[in-house]
Amino acid sequence: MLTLKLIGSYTSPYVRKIRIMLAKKNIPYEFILDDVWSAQPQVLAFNPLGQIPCILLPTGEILTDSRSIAEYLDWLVPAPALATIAQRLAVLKWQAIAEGIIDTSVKYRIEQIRPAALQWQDWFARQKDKLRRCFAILDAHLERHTWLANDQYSVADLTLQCALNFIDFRMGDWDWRAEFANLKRFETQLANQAAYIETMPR
Ligand SMILES: N[C@@H](CCC(=O)N[C@@H](CS)C(=O)NCC(=O)O)C(=O)O
Repeated sequence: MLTLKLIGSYTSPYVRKIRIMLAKKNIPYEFILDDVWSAQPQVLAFNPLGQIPCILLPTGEILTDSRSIAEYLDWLVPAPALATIAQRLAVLKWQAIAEGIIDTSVKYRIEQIRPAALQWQDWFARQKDKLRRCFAILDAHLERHTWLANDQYSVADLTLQCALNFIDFRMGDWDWRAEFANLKRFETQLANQAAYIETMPR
């Protein structure tokens, strides 16, 4: 049987989100490990942006960007149905915040890997402020809720877990758990599931 191929890395939070979705939806795939920072990344042959994740479908179609891929996977194997527009809106709203946290922490990370003399301290502060503001909103919400949207697990929770674990991986000196107790509790809820353990950034 022809399988879907996923070009990715073991560290990208965007790729991890897709890997967890594929596992949860029982969609078989071949993982093609790539290094987007190498001189000739494999993904460049399929994505002019040179970014991962990128999926190659058995039909020959190519799809890039974790948001688009996630939407496609949900068409392929629908997640538990969301009955109303309000329920869909809740998932979209919280997922956007969680995606934004990933985008922000990746920007922070890219600044970290520049030569020390060139690093822009105001940029670090700007990204950290964004993260703190998002964390405060999430923490207040999670004081009253187990899950982000509609009191049930959704792709918004999956995305937030990828964001939090990426921050632990790349911004390990920030003890956010000491500041945000509800987020700390949230993070433990999914930590023991196989799809999350197997894809932990390393
Ligand atoms: N909006 C894209 C962002 C993907 C992205 O930035 N991936 C990183 C790896 S974590 C990458 O490929 N970076 C290389 C580059 O931007 O040149 C998505 O959601 O998939």
